[in-house]
Amino acid sequence: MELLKVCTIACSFLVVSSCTTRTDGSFDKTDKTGASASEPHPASPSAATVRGKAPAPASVVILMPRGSLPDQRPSETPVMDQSGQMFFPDILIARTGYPVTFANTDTDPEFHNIDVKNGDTREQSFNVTIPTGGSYSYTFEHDGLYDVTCDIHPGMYAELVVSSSPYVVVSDAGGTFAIKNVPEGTYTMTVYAGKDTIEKDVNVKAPTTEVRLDSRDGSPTTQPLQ
Ligand SMILES: [Cu+2]
Repeated sequence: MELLKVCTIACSFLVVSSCTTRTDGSFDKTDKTGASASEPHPASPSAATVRGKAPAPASVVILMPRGSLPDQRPSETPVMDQSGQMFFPDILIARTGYPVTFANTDTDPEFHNIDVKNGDTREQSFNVTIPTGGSYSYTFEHDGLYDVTCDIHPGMYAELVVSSSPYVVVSDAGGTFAIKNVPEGTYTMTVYAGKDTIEKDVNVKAPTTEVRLDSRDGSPTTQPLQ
C-alpha cells in the first residue's frame, strides 16, 4: 500500500513536470514555444517574393528595408573556398556583423593569400596566407562590395557582398532574380550590374512583387513606388 502511494505521487510529479527524465539522470527541458534558435525563421504570412530582371548577368540585388532590419541570424556561415587556383564561389553573400569563412581545399599543397579590399574605399580588410587544409574567419562590420584577390596567383578574383539586409541575391546569367520571404513594406532596391548601379524604391506586397529595372545607363534612378 505504501509503495502504491509513493508511485502515485511520483507519477503525478512526472505528469506536471515539463522535464523528461532519462534513466541516466540527464534531462531535456521542454521549450513550450517549440522554437529553437537554430531553426530557420518561418516566413510571415505576409511575406512576398520579389522578382525582376537586372540589366546584366550576375547582378547583385539588395533590398534594404526603410524601417528596422529584421533580427535574423544567418542560417549558416558563408564559405569562400580556394581550389584549383580559383575562388569558389566567385560571388559570395555575407551578412554584416557575422563571420565569413575563407578556406583553402586545394588538393595539391598550395599556398594562397587572401587580400580583401573594399571596392569603393580600397581600404584593406585583411591579407592572410592560408595553407592547404587551413581556414580563416573574419567578420565584416560595414556593408559594401569587397574585392577578393590572391597575390600569389594574379588570375584569382572573387567578389564579396556584405550586407546588413538579409534580402540579397545574385541574378542568374539572364539577369533574372527572385528574393523570397520578404515581409511587406517599403524598401530601397540597389542593383550592382557590372559598373552600373541602379537604385529604386520598391513597395513590397504579398504574394509577388515584380520590379521593373529599365535603366541601362547606370545613372541612379528613383521611380515611383509600385
Ligand atoms: Cu592563390
